[in-house]
Amino acid sequence: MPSQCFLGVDLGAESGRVLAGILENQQIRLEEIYRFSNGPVTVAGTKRWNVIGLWSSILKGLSLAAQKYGDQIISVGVDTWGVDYALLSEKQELLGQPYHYRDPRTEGMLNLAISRVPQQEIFDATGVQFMEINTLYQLLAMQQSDPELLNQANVLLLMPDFFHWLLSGSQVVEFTNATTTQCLNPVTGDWSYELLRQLEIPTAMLPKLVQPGTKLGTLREEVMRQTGLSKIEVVAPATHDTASAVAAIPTANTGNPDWAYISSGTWSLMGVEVNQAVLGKRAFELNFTNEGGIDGTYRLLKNIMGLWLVQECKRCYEREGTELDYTALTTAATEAEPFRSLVDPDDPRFLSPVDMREEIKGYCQETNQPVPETPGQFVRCALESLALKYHKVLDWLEELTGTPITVLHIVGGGTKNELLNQFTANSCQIPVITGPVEATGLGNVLVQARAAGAVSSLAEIREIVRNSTETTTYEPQDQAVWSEAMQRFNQLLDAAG
Ligand code: LFR
Repeated sequence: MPSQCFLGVDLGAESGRVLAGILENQQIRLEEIYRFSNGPVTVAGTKRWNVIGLWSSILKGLSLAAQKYGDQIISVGVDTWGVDYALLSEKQELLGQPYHYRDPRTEGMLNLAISRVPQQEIFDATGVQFMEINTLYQLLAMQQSDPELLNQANVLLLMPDFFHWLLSGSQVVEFTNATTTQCLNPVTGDWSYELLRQLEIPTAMLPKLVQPGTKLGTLREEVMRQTGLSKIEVVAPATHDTASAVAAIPTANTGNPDWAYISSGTWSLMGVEVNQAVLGKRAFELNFTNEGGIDGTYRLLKNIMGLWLVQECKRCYEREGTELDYTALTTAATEAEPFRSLVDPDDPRFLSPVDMREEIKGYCQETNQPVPETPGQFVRCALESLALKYHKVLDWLEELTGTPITVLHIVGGGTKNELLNQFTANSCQIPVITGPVEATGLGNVLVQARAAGAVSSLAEIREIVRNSTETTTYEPQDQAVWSEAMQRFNQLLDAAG
């Protein structure tokens, strides 16, 4: 079969890309066609998506793709992070500027929600971890501060769906990303209407849900004119970036629950793939989430604060005029004293800090540990703490599934940090297999390839990824020192309650 090209638009925390996935002889090659910056824009003290800027960058990337791959292009699909949304009026006007989930307006909204509906009931109705970034709390914040805007909303689209609307005119919400909202019922697979009614959130604006791989229609005429693309299909991939990444994990063991994954980037999403949502008291107590994957799978996982800790330290140095790239920061961490200070990466103070270094220092002071001062000390503290948190979450996953985990796959940009990869193997005491870096992009285009009939199953998607990309294995080392550090880490978590 001649090669086929699928275009993936992947909007990540630091940059957005238009990617071309070229499928030939059961191998996929991913090419970056165009990269542009992404991230929240501060507007009068609020954090927003730059939707118009992003749209124009996407159009530019699509034009470049059309020039290069022309008639080989079969379809296009968009993925991005979860939980954020846009509202359209009846006349199809964008209502307000979509918020970024790190906007602080959701503070206090979890408490408001549980004052109306008991927390366990919210979990039973959604199966999703309690994080104030979730769409549910974003909608509650809007209900509190701007009910007029919410009442004008005719349709709510999650951000990838919004871009699919701009591309094709379709107004649906794709399932994997919908599961991040905490507005969906994991048993019925439909919106949790009853819960939303109890919370007085309008439900008429919620569109039809579609599964990943659904053909949404062809490009709008105006998009074809502007980009030079022909009348190609717009196909919903697994629009939640983490769902796309997990679809592209190069395991040969689909269906076997003895492996875990971390999708590593700004966040570290750590979990296992299960065939049914894991609900119940213990999952609730441990604040695990069940996010929808492809083919009826669920990602039983936990959000760990991830390399955000390092990204934000880097940003602090940059603001002061010191340019330190990730390689320099990791080298400094390699040379820094081991286990000097540890933090719980998931302490809420690290979610949207003004100065990450001050928050890390504050945590260390309050827990009577030496305060980091140098870039190497900050980054070493962040990386060791992340690796220890991974071990903790691995233990919880084994407890929840009753299955020992024998190997950990790490995919995504975070795998470029070899120090963290080795720390993770040491901390978890199981082999770690890293790669591919571009799991999200690969998952995106391969789900489109499946919609086109070129690939048949999730197992085959993973086989293609295995055939097409390199992995690296890290064996555990230094067991004794890491076990000791784990005890210290557990004491910190226990003390925090
Ligand atoms: C990763 C991710 C996580 C989600 C967080 C916020 O990019 O999509 O899975 O919890 O961003 O949406």
